[in-house]
Amino acid sequence: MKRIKNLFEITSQFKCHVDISSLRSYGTGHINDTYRLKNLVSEEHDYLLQKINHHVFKDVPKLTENICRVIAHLKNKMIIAGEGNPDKEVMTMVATKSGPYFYQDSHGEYWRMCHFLKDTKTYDVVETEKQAYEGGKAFGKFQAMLCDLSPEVMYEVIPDFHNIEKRLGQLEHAVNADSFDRVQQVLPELETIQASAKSMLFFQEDEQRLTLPMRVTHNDTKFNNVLLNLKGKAQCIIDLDTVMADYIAYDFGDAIRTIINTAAEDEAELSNIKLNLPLFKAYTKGYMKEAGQFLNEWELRSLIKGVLLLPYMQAVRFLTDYLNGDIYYKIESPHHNLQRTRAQLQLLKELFTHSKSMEKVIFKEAKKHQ
Ligand code: GN1
Ligand code: MG
Repeated sequence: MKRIKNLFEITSQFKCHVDISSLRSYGTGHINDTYRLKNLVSEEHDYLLQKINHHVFKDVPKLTENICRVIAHLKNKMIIAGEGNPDKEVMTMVATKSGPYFYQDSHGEYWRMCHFLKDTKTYDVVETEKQAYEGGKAFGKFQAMLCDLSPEVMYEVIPDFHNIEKRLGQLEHAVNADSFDRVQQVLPELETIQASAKSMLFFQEDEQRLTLPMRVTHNDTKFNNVLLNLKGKAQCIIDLDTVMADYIAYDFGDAIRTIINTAAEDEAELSNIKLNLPLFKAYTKGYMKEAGQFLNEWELRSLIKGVLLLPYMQAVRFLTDYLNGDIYYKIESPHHNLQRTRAQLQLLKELFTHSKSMEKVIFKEAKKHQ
C-alpha cells in the first residue's frame, strides 16, 4: 500500500473522527486512489478518503459541485417523499472545517472524504440474476430520480467523454505518434477497431442529436459502483465523479458491459469471455421497472446501440492509453491495457452475435411499463 506521508495534515482538515493508524487501500478504481479509515467515535460508519486524480479531473471545485448537486437532489427527494433512508441510500460527503468538500494539500494533491457504508458489498463480476436485477433497479431509479434535474446546470467534467469520433481521433493520434514503438504489436486490434468504426457513429448522427434528450446520467455504471446490502439488495450508487449531461444509452451500455460478461473486464483468457444472457434479462427487467416510464421511444431504440458502443469505446480508450505509454489508467502489469483491449473486443464480438435477441428483451421488458 502507498504510504501517505501527510495523512494527519489531510485528515485534520475534515470534520471527521478518524483513527489514522487504520488506513487501508480500498477498491479497484482505475483513476483515483481510495483508502478506508476507521471511525474513532461511532460504530455508525467508517470513512473513505480519496486522492482525486487531478490530471483526469482537471477542475476539482467544479467536479465537487456536480457531485454535491446530485447528492442534494437525491437526498432532498427522498426526504420530501418520506421514502427510504437518505443517509444509507445516497452517498454522504464530509466537509472540510473551512467549508468545501475537498482539500488541496501542501503538495498540490486534492483529497475528499465520504462515509463508508457498513454492511455493504460490491462485486467486480456479477454472480446471480438477483444481483443483476438489483443493479438494474438501482441505476434505473438513479436516472429516474435525476429526471427533473436540469442537465444544463451540470459541468462537463471530461469534455466529449462518450464522443466516439473524438475517441477514435485520439487513437489515431496515438498510432501516428507511436511514442513507445507499440503499434506493430497491436495491428490486429487496430484492424478490428477500424472495421466497426462506421457502425459505431450512431450517436454522432444528426438525427440522434435531434431526438435523444440529454439527461443527468452517471457515466460510470460498472456493476461495482452499486453497493449491495447483506441481503443482496441494492442500497446505494457510488462513484459520482462523472455525473453530467449525456445520453441514457451510455449508462445502460456500460452497465451491461460489466454485467453480461462471464469474466473480468481484463480477462487474459479470451475463451472465458462469454455472455450470460439471463443476467442481461434480469438487469433489463430491473432497469425497466424504474426507467420504463420515463424513457421515450428514441431512447428505447438507442439502448442496444449503447450496449455495443460501450465495450467498443473502452477498447479504443484502453488501446490509446497502451500506445501512449499507460498514462491514464492504473496498470498492474506492463501489457495490462492491451489485455483489457483484447478482452473488450472479445466481449464486443459476442455482443454482436446476440444483439438481436437482446434487443427483443429490451422491448419486451419496456412494454410492461409503458
Ligand atoms: C475508469 O476508475 P474507475 O474504475 O471508476 C474510467 C471509466 C471506465 C473504467 C473502466 C474517469 O473508472 O470511464 O469505464 O475506468 N473513469 C474515467 O473500468 O475515465
Ligand atoms: Mg469511476
